Amino acid sequence: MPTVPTADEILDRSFRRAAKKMKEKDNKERANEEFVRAVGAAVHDRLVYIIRGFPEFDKISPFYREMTDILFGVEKIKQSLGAVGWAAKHTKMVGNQIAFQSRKSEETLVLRKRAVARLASMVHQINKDLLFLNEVRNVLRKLPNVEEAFTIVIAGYPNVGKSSFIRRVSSADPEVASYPFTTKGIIVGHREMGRERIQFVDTPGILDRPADERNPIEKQALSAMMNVANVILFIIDPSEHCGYPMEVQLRLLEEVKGMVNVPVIIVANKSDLVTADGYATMSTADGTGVDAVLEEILTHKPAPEVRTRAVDIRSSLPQEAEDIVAFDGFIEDEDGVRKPKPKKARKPRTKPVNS
Ligand SMILES: Nc1nc2c(ncn2[C@@H]2O[C@H](COP(=O)(O)OP(=O)(O)OP(=O)(O)O)[C@@H](O)[C@H]2O)c(=O)[nH]1
Ligand SMILES: [Mg+2]
Repeated sequence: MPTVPTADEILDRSFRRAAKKMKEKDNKERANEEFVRAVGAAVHDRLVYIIRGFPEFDKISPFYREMTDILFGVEKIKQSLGAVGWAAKHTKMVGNQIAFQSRKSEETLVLRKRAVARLASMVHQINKDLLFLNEVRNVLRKLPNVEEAFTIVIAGYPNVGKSSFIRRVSSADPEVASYPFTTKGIIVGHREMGRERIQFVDTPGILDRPADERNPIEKQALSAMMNVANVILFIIDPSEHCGYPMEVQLRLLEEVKGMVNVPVIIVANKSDLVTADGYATMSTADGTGVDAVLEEILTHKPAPEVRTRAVDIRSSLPQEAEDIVAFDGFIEDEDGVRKPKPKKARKPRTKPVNS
């Protein structure tokens, strides 16, 4: 996902590109005409390039969609992209129109100035959309790459050994990404199982306080994370070295169980220090029992099927420029004034978390 330039940056670069084109013409009148056409096209191309950098939100994985919605509102992003699409369409049109007028006019310099003013005004009109989209882009590109594979979400209090578990079972170096609402690095690990991959997702910094102390964004983020899970692995630390008494840890376990309708596997970690009766145990420090936990997880894996991969939100999607420009998110009234299309109601969440 490339950075989204500001209005001034777009205009600056487009004027420079057009000036180069203009130099190719010897005749002054034709040069002005060429400048107008080229600057309209250059602005159009840059705007289309911005839109292409964003994924189609109806096609991305539910995790990204939900995260994006929590953080910025998918409808709001679509509206800003629509505004950029609107500007792209009209800047090209204005460039071509005025270039056409200059062909038959003696006043090509006047027309050129008029074109510059109109294009600049149009692009400045969407500057707040450009700034917003850049902010969105800066956050989305840092979200972890959660695929639509068999997914194990690791839950439990801080310091129980969640990250250690992912590091131990991942076949490659786990990816460390960040959620905007936690200062902790989130770890996503993969394990190749023949031709298939399974995926481990960490939940740091969100489960470390009681439900009623979580803010609405944290609740929704938790819900999004729980929604991607095929299995939850809940890690407890009976040694209580993590700093949380068992009683408190088990209360969180009950809460997590109430949040999801996928299997919750419970394992007591740090068996090198303390073993807990009645629980499967492991030690992510020395590796004891880790394979058994992995096997237990795999019993919940559905039979292999052909899956479509989630689209990585950070890569741009191939899309026809015409499609993008046709999607506009705006309507024009009788007087040609641009208005946003009426908003659609948002779908209610399927799995609200401790509301
Ligand atoms: N003795 C012992 N220590 C362990 C074991 N597993 C993890 N630890 C230690 O516990 C501490 C926390 O481990 P992490 O894997 O970072 O725990 P976490 O759950 O990811 O913690 P947060 O990211 O803060 O939520 C580290 O100092 C580890 O070395 C274990 O099996 N035995
Ligand atoms: Mg961790």
